Amino acid sequence: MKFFHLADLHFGKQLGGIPLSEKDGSQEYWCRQCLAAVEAERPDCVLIAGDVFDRSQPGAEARALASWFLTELAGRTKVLMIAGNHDSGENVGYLSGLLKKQGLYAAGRIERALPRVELEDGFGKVVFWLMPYFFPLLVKETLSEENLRTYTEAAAALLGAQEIDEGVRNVLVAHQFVTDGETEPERGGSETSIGGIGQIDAGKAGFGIFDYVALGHIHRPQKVGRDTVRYAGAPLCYHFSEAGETDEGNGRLGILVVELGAKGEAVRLRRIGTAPLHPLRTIRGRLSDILEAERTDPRRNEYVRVLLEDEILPQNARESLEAALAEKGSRIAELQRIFNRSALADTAEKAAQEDKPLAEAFFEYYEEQYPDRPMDEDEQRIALEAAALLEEAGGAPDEAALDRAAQLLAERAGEGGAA
Ligand SMILES: [Mn+2]
Repeated sequence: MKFFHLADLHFGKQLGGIPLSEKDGSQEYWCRQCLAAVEAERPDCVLIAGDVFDRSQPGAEARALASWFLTELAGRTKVLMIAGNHDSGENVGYLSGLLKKQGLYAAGRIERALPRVELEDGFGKVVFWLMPYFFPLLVKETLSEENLRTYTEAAAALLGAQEIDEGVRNVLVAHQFVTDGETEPERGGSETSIGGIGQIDAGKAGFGIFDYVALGHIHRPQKVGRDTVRYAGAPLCYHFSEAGETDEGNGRLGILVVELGAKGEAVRLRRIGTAPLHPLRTIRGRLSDILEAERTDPRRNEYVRVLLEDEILPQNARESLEAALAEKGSRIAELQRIFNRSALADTAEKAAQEDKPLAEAFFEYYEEQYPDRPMDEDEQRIALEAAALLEEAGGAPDEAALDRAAQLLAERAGEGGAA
């Protein structure tokens, strides 16, 4: 039995104001690669483990894209999908009785008897259990159980209410924050919790009886404990932190192919690489250096985040950057002022050597940058916050803490004339 495990499509997502669902845009480009992979691989079905849409009330473009993609998919294979925490269960489950006849099985809201889809191959039956996103109160009401408090208890109760034949192969499709005991999955950066999403301990919830657990919610592809409890990962980077400051994040993307042999036999996992239409890249530095470097940088068609480290921001910074990038078909998705990270690190180090409070060192640094403008109360508060942030990070502040502090300082300094 071969299937694709997809999740977190987030149709309708925006990246810094750029709509990813636009005609001929990033999401459509990924969908076409997915359809080509279905043609080539001929999977028995495609699983979509939640967050089909980015919002509970998706816009017209997002609906049109989803409608086209699901229709094309269902024309080639069976499709099993569930609602995630970003979806409206009603939207995803709409017309599900009718769509089932076309091979599109959609589960929007939790029911006492979870929708199940049975498929057969040479090794017998595989039962797919569709468990849309839930929170404990919903399960409590659905099962009329009084004593459910945590997500783990709710999942255990819900799975306990199903009649699962352990003699055949079983696959669970779910959209939750699943942990392996104390070990949490590594987040991508773009997962937001809508209405709160608590942790489910895979072992305690009874995931052990499933031959494969197809998860959605965490956007970075990874296993949770054993190899066969897995987040597929989102098809695109939705946040610059997911792409990193190199191309590494963009290269991680792909379609997860799962093959089940006989019951008890090792599950085979593969990834088909996909290429983003617009790779994400962060450019960091002073404006003049960036413009210089971009003249010879061959990369094209990117969505770019620019972190400007100029102490004094040159005029028309955005316009000159936009023009330089537009020549290569690239667009600015985000533009931020940021204090020079190494200057900030030097200041922190010097303060430590001189045994001076970090906040005081920041005040001095700030005044050096803006000699003609004394710090106001807000700026002093921000400098204090930034200092506290670095002190919290310990003796040797890491890059993330430095970045956050640099951003804090730049936010305020940038007011009136900055990016
Ligand atoms: Mn998601």
